[in-house]
Amino acid sequence: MEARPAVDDAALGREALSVLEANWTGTATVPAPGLYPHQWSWDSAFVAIGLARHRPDRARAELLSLLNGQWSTGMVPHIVFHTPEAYFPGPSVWRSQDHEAAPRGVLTSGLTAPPLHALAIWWLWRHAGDADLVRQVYPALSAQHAYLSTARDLGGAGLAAIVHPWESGMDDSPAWDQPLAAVPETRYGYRNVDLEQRHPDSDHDRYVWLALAYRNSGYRPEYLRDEHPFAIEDPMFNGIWLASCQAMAELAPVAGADPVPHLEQAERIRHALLERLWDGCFYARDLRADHLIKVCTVGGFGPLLDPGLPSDRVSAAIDILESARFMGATGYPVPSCEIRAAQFDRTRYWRGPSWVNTNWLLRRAAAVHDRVALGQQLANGTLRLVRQAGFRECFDPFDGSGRGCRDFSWSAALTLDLLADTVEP
Ligand code: 9WN
Repeated sequence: MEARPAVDDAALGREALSVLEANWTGTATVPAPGLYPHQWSWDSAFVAIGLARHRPDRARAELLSLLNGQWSTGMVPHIVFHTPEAYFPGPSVWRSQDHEAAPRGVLTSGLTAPPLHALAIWWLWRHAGDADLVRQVYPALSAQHAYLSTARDLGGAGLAAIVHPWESGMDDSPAWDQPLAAVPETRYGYRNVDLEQRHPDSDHDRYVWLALAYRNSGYRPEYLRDEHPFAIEDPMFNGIWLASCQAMAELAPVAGADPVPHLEQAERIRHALLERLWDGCFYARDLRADHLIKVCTVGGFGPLLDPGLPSDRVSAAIDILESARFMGATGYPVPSCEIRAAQFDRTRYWRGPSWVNTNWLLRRAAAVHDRVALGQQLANGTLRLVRQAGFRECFDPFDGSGRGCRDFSWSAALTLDLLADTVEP
């Protein structure tokens, strides 16, 4: 670890905490003021991870308020609306209140997001040792995992399928281009945000079409299984789920439960990832077209979160990550798409820029595989990004300049976590 004056780290940590303070609504942390004025699912998990060693009380409140939005099916929604602030697509699009499985008194979206929550609770348990919290949330987390293994195993092979790009958390990833092209093109003309750095209008309309089609089906799992045109087995979503299953196995004894079903679930996911998504690296599988989507993105490194991944696959995936296809050629870790791919674009969301959350996940993956040098490179590179450009939403992987919104919560929160590991005690 290169030496840095402690005063810099302390100031950076204070800035990160003040961003999270400003983005706290009293109920939850919004991802960014203005642009994202509600609670997003995986954002909250990252915020809780970052706060675990600084404000465990707040980390706990963050996760509990998210789980207030959980449906009785076990589905944890990708957005929970705590305020009437305008956002598209908002409650009038999702109409959760019309669905009997949705919670009463809380409005939510009808989609889910990467299931990072058990890992976040485990992180909080490890750092703050709050056994009451573990016991309190264990049934909700079990229900979330049961939902994924039943309603979302659309391929019948043990992986959970995403049914909308928003469910990946990596909305604009080039991995979704082909399956999106199969969605009818309808002109809605809705606008919420400046789309310059995001998807073209036609993609945004297709996002809306997919959301409305699922809502109009009554959010029925049979509709997803038999009719919905977008169904993808994503290696990042499933890699995160696998890591959360392993977290559940460690949380189970704290909650007085049996860890074995979680270990079996993790084994099923690992087996299916290797059987169905590996072809020299991990790719997403389009269940409707029944083929792998051959574009290598940062999502393809998600299965590295599994400590049980066979060592030859670990080495092969890390070779690609460190090569000139990814962080070997950019000045900063980790571009969201292989830089040699035709779809790579250093300026557009999830099609090239580096993100603090994926850097953090890969640093976690490096830790579980004892790749110390890689872990340090990821941590140092990420801290350089936020020191130079601030807590931006994402970053140009070549020159490190900031992109997207400012004061982005997960960039601030995960900086706190990285600082906690790198500062000498
Ligand atoms: C749609 C909130 C969310 C993140 C996603 C990121 C972006 C929304 C958008 O912002 O998604 O949900 O408007 O593009 O892609 O990962 O959770 O920060």
